[in-house]
Amino acid sequence: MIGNKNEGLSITLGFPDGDDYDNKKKQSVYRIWKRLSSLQRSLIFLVLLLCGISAIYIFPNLRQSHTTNTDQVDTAIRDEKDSIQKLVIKKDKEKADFIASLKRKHAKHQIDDLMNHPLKTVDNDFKVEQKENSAVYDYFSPYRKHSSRQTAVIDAFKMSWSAYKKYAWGHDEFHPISKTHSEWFQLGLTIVDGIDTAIIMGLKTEYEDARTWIQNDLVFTHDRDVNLFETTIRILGGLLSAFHLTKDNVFKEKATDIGNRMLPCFNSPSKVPYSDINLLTGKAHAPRWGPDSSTSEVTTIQLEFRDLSRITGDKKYEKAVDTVSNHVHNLPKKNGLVPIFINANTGHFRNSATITLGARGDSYYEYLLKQWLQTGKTNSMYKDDYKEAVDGMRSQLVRQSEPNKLTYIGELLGGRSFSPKMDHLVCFLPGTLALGYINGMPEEHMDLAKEMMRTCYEMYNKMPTKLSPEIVFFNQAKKSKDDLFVKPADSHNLLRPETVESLFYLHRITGDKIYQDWGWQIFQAFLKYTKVEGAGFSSINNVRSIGNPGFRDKLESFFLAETLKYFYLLFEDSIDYLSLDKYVFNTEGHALPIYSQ
Ligand code: DMJ
Repeated sequence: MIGNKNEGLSITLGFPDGDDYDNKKKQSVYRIWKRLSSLQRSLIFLVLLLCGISAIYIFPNLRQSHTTNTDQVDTAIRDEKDSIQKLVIKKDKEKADFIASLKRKHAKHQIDDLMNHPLKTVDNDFKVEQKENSAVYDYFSPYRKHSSRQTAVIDAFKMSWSAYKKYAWGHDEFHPISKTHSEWFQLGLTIVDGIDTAIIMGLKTEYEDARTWIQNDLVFTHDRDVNLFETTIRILGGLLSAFHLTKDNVFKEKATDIGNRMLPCFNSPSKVPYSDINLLTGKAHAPRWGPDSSTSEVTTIQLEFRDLSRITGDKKYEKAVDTVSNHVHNLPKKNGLVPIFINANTGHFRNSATITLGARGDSYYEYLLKQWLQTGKTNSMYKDDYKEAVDGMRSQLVRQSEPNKLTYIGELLGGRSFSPKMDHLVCFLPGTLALGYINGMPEEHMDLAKEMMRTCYEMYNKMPTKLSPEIVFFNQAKKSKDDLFVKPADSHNLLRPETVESLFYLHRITGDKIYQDWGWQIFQAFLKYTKVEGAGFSSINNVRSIGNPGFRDKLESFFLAETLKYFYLLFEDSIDYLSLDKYVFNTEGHALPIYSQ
């Protein structure tokens, strides 16, 4: 009993004593309540309130459901609560689809809140299943289904691959008009760059041909210079991705061999790597055309060398590239933006160099985000530098064209004067921004991603061939007739992937089918203007001429490694296929696993 006066309370709560209690015990609680003074009622209220609050803190589950249901879950998440309860009785497929739709609608931190909701035990089980299943995936399963758009992309890949096999097998690059081939690094570039696309599309024969060639014929002993960046992203990246997708040690051994041979690049006075190396002699040097390395090149090798360390257990590769990252991190920048040249001897930026998100600058920014993701978001240096750089882009480089206000990213020539020029290469940015957003970056990054995505699409849509030129200039004058113009020297199309890559991310992250439709339009244009009868695809000279686009007689290896891979993934509706929670794609479209640190 509360407040028994025998226990020494100075204020009694006025419950009736012994006999009186017996006599009255049949009275209703209500009548007793009515007899209490208002002070007594207030005290009872207070005691009950204190009991309630303590219970919430004593029982964590109770507290969790309280806070989750009210304060911490935003309105959007609360709306989903009823559906979540229904999940308990739904089948796995429906659960997966439901979670997929949530992931498209909400940012990562919101999903995390949702997953921690007490009602979500079923979905937590699903997460575990996903993890277990991803250990071995049968890419070549005869039961795999492709949509009709994916089948069209697979056909394009097979056309190109079989022509390359017929006329250029084992050589770096294929020339589909003359049906000849050429060497860049003498490393079977098209095979090694393209093999993981064959895996991802489930093409067993193409994969096995490539694997056999890699096992028997891929050697790194030619007396020849290779470019560290290109060899890393295409050859090392291709081998690592093939290893992760198949767990076949052939790829790991080859990756280790080429990794070792490229290490002497890092023996410069500053430890910033030289751009080129002879794989036979191990002699590294600056490019033939100038004293400096490209900034994007020395900062776009980290995902691959780190991954090599993780799979071999040998820390030396990761150590070499971490030294470069730390060094670049400590260099002075302009609002987080970097000049495009850096000297391997002094370790300094060339301060008069242009700042751009295009050639020689682009993937510096991409790898800041992706390194943060690859290392399980444990190294905030990458995140902070990335955020600062995006703020810098927004304050220094983002403009809108006239008359239709297309958002674009210009350049700072000499690090200072603004130019409304944008390379097609910049179109990787919407995808990277969206990837950052679902990993907790601010909402305005996603807004910029969507605006930039439209601009990149318009770079295709506004051309007579519906294919983008290599470079565009945006109009800034109020009375301009059109938003952009193309100089004759910039009107070629090299079958580049960046826009398709970003469409893939935007579709995967938002679920908006408009991105698939834009991609399909672009794919049709590739079929119409770049297809060579009986020989796959070729880059073209002039996207402004439907009558005479003019073949350039070259199939770039990134068309198979990236462009067609991203088309295929854009038309994939399951967000769990090569989940962005588990894989990070290197700048050449090769899938590398995300580690916990
Ligand atoms: C590819 O080699 C890579 O995507 C790189 O980051 C930029 N250039 C080509 C594709 O355009």
